[in-house]
Amino acid sequence: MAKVYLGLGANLGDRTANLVAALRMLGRQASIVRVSPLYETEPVGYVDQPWFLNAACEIVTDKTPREVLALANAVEAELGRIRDVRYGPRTVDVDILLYDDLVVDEPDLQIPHPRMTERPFVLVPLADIAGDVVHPGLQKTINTERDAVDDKSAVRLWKDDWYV
Ligand code: GSY
Repeated sequence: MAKVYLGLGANLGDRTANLVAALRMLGRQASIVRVSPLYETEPVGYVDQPWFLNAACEIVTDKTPREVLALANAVEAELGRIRDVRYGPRTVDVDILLYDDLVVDEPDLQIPHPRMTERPFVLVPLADIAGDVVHPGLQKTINTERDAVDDKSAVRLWKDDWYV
């Protein structure tokens, strides 16, 4: 069985409900071990969009990395049908952050997630559930990466126990 960390985000519609729905779908095909608190976060990258709710979760699964990717894509596609604006941003993003201590570098699948250490909206929730986990590329813990991140975009605690 592999220990996998996923990043979750939503910035359309009922953001909390969308993330709960994503976790329910994930939970049908993998064991959800831990879920971080929920944070409201300032958009990074394309800034002219609503603020996000972000969280991270740990799952345990016998799926391969590609099978986890397929699951993440299926969750996004299913929930992406709920749209406020046609062709607008997706309702839910599910990103593979870490898969054991595996490093994968293929055109359509990179693990660890290549931008995770630049993103406070990933590192803050991930550190809550995996602070002592070592990033296999950088050989530094997630806590260390969170404390060193340059990006100063806002990350505010939104809800502690939101998925029970
Ligand atoms: O890949 C994540 C999508 N995304 C986010 C996000 O989830 N949160 C914040 N705060 N900014 C983001 N920009 C992108 S793209």
